[in-house]
Amino acid sequence: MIRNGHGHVLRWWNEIGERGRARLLQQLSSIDFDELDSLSRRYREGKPPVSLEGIEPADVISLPKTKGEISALERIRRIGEEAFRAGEVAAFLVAGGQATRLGIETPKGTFKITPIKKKTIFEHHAEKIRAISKRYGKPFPFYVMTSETNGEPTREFFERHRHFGLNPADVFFFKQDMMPALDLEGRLVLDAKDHIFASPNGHGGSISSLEKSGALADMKARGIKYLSYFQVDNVLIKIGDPIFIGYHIAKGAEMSVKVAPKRDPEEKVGVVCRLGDITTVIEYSDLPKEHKYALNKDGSLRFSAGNLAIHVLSVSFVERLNAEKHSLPFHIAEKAIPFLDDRGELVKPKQKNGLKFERFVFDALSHAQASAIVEVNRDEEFAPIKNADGEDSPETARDLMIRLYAKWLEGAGMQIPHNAGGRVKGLLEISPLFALDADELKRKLSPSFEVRLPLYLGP
Ligand code: UD2
Repeated sequence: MIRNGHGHVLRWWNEIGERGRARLLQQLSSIDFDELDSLSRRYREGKPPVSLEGIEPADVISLPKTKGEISALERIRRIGEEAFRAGEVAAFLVAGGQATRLGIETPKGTFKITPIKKKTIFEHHAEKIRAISKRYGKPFPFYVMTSETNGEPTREFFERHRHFGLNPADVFFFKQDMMPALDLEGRLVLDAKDHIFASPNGHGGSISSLEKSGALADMKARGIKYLSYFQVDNVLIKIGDPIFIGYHIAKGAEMSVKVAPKRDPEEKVGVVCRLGDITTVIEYSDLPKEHKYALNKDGSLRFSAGNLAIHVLSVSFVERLNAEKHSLPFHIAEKAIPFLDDRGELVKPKQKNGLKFERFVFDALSHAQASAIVEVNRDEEFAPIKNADGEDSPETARDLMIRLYAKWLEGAGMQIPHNAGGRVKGLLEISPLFALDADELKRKLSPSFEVRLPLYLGP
């Protein structure tokens, strides 16, 4: 069962007792040593350069500018709304990651985020899902992918909070697979005397786990055709955006992606582009300088379609990928990995001492027969929380939420006080159960409504 070079994982065999041995054996039996060996070889030999021959910018559906484009959008919206009314859309959240950079021990979704009521990220997402379900008069099932590292606490959190008003029968939790890490010599790492260190296998693990967990079968039984895919940390996400779903359907797409122009050539986001007939995402680290800095005639970046990690996946596409046994490639990252020292004590190093392996869901894009690449306004849809402070932190996300709510209120004719730097002078929060978007807000507020900050608008 154990390959040469990994025998050290049995070092404490005589100390760990019957249960420890069973635990270790069970883990060992699930390890694909061939796969690990080939990944370790790939790391040693260095990554082969990605062939970018014939690379072209992706065909992006740009933000509508003219009156004609804006009214054409209404047709697209109606297509998406029809799918909702037919009960064909579900929300799909990937939340199996570990929130290491945010530095919290609990699942990221339990982080308190909204500016006034301090609702958690999970509650904020759940309110959007309830609001959408109410709007279209249909259940809007919610599939949540967790992992071994946070599955139980996530489920318990939802239970403790009565699923934030969602119907528990419409919330489906499942776990993705774990992937063992290796040290820099290509050997497994123990993080307990009876346990091999492993981490979630990346959001791309969702493709196979959707099937294995029975989630896909559940979707089929409910008549779900489209999944509105999002990441836990984006608090501005428009879950189930009917325009995005509409484009996906109108284009006969299997997988679609929202993009926004990159802020600058070095921004660390993947770029959606075309290689021959194939639409794909090239990671920022794989995009050579000559392409990163290439400009169009008007001075804008030639390869600028930044991947916001917001997708629509057709259920039939996920089924097809599984049926055709397309496994997405593993990406290799050097990371600091906890290990047992010679005395059997856990060490949490600061330096990178090993390799983690993750599949990325956007690698599925190149298998899609068609896709809609839709440009959106970043400030209205993207506020990721990655770090405890500074860039992409809770503070920047709250600020973006307040700015968006202010824009909606101004669109409804209200006056909002700003300071000299353009920041809103106070706190604002609009629950998705009060208004999901600017239009709904405008319909709900009478023109005589006066804004006094702090302002919370809730159900
Ligand atoms: C991701 C994208 C990046 C950009 C950014 C936008 C990758 C590799 N990069 O950055 O290009 O689009 O998002 O915010 O994806 N997750 C799982 N299981 C896992 C790993 C992650 O469910 O095994 C979830 C995680 O809970 C989170 C999401 O995937 O909801 C993204 O994970 P991340 O924050 O680690 O991704 P990041 O910051 O590398």
